[in-house]
Amino acid sequence: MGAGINPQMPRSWRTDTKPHKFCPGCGHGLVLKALGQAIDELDIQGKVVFGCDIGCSLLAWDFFNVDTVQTHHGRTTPVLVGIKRANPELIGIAYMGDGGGYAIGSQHLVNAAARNDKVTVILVNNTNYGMTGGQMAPTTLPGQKTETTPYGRDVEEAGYPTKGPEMVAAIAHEGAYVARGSIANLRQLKKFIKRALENQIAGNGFSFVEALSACPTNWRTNAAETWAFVEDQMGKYFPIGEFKVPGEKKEG
Ligand SMILES: Cc1ncc(C[n+]2csc(CCOP(=O)(O)OP(=O)(O)O)c2C)c(N)n1
Ligand code: SF4
Repeated sequence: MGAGINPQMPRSWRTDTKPHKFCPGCGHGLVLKALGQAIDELDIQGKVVFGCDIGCSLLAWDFFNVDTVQTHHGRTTPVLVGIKRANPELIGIAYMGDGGGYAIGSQHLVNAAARNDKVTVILVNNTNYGMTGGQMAPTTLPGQKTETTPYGRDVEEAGYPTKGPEMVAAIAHEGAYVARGSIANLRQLKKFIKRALENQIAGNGFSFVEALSACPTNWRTNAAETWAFVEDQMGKYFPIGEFKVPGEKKEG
């Protein structure tokens, strides 16, 4: 390692599996850094069971030094629900993309939220199906070009983007925690993830954090364009903030 370079990795990360496998500039690594810092600060590494989904989230299968399970398309949530119900002392974290969580596996998110299951779901919104080459996802913005919407998403034909935290907050019960953060404000994203985990630890109910993220490979954007898309385009359509906080004042 070069002189003066001292990367600050969360303690809960495995260092032997770094550098990680995501594309350069991918937002997954930042979301996982926020999650790692939250796990460190809460000192819960020994109790965490981490579940990653199909899609680029599965590249996180060896990210943390915690027990890990990998499933397909949103099934990460019910698998973690089962683990949590059998072992209430564990802390279950389901990590997935917007394709897995809002499309092919949306029923699992909806039903876990409706049942107020005491697990934490972290969903990465990068407005496309990243791993399979950049097809339209439920979160693709109106007019956004993808491999399957080469002329831009036509809302008359393909409908409007899914607003996940708003939907979950509407169906979730007392005790649930729901927020949307962004890789553009990592400190705030970490705070939201930490509050979601604290909500599970307190036994209050379901907790859900959507993270606005970046997929420069499929967006075909340079660094400046990538950040502008996350902050301006996505931030405009998907408001940042807390949508449901048990017995507390919301931020955002
Ligand atoms: C039933 C089914 N349909 C399609 C696929 C192919 N597939 C694998 S990953 C993926 C997209 C995942 O996208 P997303 O959840 O947004 O995660 P990302 O890769 O963007 O992080 C698809 C469509 C599959 N594995 N199973
Ligand atoms: S395809 Fe997109 S989401 Fe997947 S690792 Fe590359 S940049 Fe990240």
